Amino acid sequence: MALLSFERKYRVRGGTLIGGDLFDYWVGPLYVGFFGVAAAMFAGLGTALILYGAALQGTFNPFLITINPPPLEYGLSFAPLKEGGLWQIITFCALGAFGAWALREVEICRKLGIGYHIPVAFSFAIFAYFALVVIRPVLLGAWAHGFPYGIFTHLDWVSTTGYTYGNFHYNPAHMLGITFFFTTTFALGLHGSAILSATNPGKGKEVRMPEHEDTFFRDLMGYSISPLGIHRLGLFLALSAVVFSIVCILISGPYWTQSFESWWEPLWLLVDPGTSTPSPYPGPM
Ligand code: UQ2
Repeated sequence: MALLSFERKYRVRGGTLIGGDLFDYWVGPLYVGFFGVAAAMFAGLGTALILYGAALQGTFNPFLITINPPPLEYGLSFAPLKEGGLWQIITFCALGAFGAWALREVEICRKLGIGYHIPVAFSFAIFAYFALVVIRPVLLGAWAHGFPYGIFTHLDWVSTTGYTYGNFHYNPAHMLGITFFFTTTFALGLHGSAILSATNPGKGKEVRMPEHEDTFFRDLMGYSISPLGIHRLGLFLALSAVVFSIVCILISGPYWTQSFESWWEPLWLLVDPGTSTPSPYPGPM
C-alpha cells in the first residue's frame, strides 16, 4: 500500500511551513515533515510520562491507570511531579502533539493544493480539550479543575462535574450540544446509506450516479440538499456540536454555579406566575 500508483504524482516537494526541505519526505505511507517529528516527540514523551505515572501508582492495568491533576491547594502554580506535575507536563505534551498534528495536516493540504477544512475541523476538537484542561481551570483558579487522564476516573469526573455544576441535563448549551451530536449521526446515517445504496444497487446492476441520490430525496420529501451540500451540512452539524459542548463546560462553574434547573426560572414563572418554588418540577430528590 505504500506505493499506490497515484502516490508518485501527488508526493510533491514543498508546501512546508517551517524548515524548507528539512524532513520533507515520507516514511512508508506517512508524510514526516517538521511537525511529524514534533508530534512524535510530544506523543512519545507524553506516553513515557503516563507509563512513569502508572509505575508510581503501582498498576499497568489500562483500566486503572490514572494521571490526576494537582490538588486545589496548588492553584495555578507548578506542582511537584508526583502531585499533579506529571498531569501538567502530560497536558503540555498532549497540546503540543495535537497542535503539531494539525500543522502537519496544513502542510499536507498545501502540498495537495486543497482547502484547510480538515485542520480547521480538527482545531475545533483541540479547542474543546484546551477549554477543558486550560481555559476552565484558569477561569476557576486551579489546575485541579482539569480532568484526570484515566479510563474510569475521567468518567467519574464527567459525572461528578455534571451534577456538581447544576445537573448538565438542564444546561441549555448541553441540550444544544447533544441535539447537534444526534443530528450529526442522523445526517451521517442518511448520507452513508444513500451512498451505499447508489454504489451497491445489487448484483449485475449499474452503479447509480448522484442524480439518483438527488431524485430519491426529492421524491421522498421534495428537497435534496445536494451531494456537496450534505457534506457542508455534516461539517456544520459536527462543529456546532463541539462549539456548544465548549460553551456548556465553560459556563458551568466560571459563569453559572447554581443548579441549571434554576436557569430556567424565568420560563417556569412565565408558565406559572404564582409559583413560589424555583420550578414546578420537584426534581430528582
Ligand atoms: C441529499 C444528498 C445526499 C445525501 C443526503 C441528502 C443528493 C448523496 C442524506 C438528504 C439530506 C437532507 C435533505 C438534509 C437533511 C437535514 C438534516 C438536518 C439531517 O440530499 O444529495 O448526497 O447523502
